[in-house]
Amino acid sequence: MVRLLVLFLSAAVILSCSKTDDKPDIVIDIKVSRNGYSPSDITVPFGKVVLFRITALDDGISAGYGNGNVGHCFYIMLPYDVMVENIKKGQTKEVKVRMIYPGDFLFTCPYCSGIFPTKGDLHVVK
Ligand SMILES: [Cu+2]
Repeated sequence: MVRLLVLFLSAAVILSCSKTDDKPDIVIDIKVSRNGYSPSDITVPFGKVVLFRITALDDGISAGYGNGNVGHCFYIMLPYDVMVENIKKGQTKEVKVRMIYPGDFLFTCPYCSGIFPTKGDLHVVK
């Protein structure tokens, strides 16, 4: 009974989380600055593990505004809900995501997308 519960809980965790430590099938390099993301239109195959490597070319809105939300983010919106925060100027951060939801999704920088065009489209195709 306990074993069944553990199995069920692990399945629920796997199903609800697209972040993974598995070996990536594809690597996508993205640059982000006040001019937006480059590339800002990305197509990846459904079911594969994608390593996103995001490099910030500037500190976005926060330069000169204290040390709070420094740098840019890479946030893939729901249902992925994957967030990479505080990518500072010159820094590269990465995240591995298994593309478990097919369709069209948005990625954005919650820090500065109200001011700069830091938005992009992610297409997960079957
Ligand atoms: Cu930003």
